[in-house]
Amino acid sequence: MTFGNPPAAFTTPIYVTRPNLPPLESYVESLKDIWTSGVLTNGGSMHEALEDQLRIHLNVPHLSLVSSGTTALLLALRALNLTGEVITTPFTFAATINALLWCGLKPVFADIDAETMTLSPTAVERAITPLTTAILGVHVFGISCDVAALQSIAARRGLRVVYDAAHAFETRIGNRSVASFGDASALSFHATKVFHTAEGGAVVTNDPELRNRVVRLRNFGIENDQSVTLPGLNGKMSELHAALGLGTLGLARDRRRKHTRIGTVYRRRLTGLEGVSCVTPQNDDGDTSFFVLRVDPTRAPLTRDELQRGLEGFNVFARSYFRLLCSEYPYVGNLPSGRVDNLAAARKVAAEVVCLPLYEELGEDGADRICDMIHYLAKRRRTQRR
Ligand code: T4K
Repeated sequence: MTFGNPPAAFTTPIYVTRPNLPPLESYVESLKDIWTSGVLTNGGSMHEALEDQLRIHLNVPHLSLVSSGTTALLLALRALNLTGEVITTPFTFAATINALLWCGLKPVFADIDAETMTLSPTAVERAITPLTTAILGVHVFGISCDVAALQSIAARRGLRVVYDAAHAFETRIGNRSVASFGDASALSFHATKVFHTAEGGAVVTNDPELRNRVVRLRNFGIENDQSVTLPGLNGKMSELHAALGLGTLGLARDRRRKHTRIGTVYRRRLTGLEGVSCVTPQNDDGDTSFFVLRVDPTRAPLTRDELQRGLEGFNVFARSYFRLLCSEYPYVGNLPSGRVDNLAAARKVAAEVVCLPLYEELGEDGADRICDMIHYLAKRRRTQRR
């Protein structure tokens, strides 16, 4: 039984991502300005500048910075005064579902499209009941939902549409940021995202009234020093985080170019490996935060889990986002919509997806070495099976 010598493992761990950081000196310069002003939070000049720059960068009418992507979801849902049931995808990060539960809303799961991995409009339509008030779509891995179909359902059935755009900072549909669709979109600027403020996020909306409610809700619901008009929370972004964002925003274009190059190496080297497919961005404007591989267990020489474990042996820590569907979380309960037969495509996708390392310092050479490892693991498994 021979399958050649294994490639050399990395000497330091290779994670799924590493944060993009501006030169330390430039961040220190911004800190000096903050020290001089003595304004650390509650809407200082860094905060204002970042809101303006992001609004321009994304070309959206209203963007409100908040303390995280999760806070952005909470505030968007609260600002819309939603009640009852909200139809959503089970194939997402915990934050999506937790935000619904924190707002006292009942999640109703609809299956995803097996190809795009986003909410299936047909499944959404089937899930509507008299208690449904909204659809919460997720542009998972930067792949946009079928926004036209969801909007048409919402218009016909009198529902609101909120998007979890945590993965979709760079995603565009035509010349429009995907965050400009729906009633509101929640962006995440967590350290692991292509554009980040260490922790942070934003709510985007086209509705000035909704924007005003989000701004009040993120600041305890305070209208002015005489009145508090909404049960808000503290969801503000500090000056230190905003300053980091001003530094990383300038790097976004370069980072995108480098991520695209790394993605090209993965794609070139892995295309043709039986049962393994690289998820192709829908267009050149896809987000580049994740490089997603799908491993079809019925055709590939090894399963997704075997691939992930095998890579760990080489010090490479790929991640299976989101191997556990939100419908399987113990606290979500036995919802009828969470039944396995209702979510066949989501279950299939959750068993197939693995995100490969993607960050600037990995470089094309690093991606090439990871592909050597994947080919080695596939060959070894094929030989063992014979
Ligand atoms: N909606 C969706 C669909 C989301 O995916 C998320 C967050 C949200 C909403 C909520 O947004 P936020 O409230 O987080 O803004 C990470 C992130 O923490 C999370 O933001 C993200 N989605 C999720 C998909 O991934 P973990 O548990 O995988 O993070 P962690 O700490 O394991 O980091 C992954 C790798 O990144 C590490 O192995 C090493 C590297 N890393 C990470 C951090 C934090 C660094 O090198 N430096 C760092 O500072 O959740």
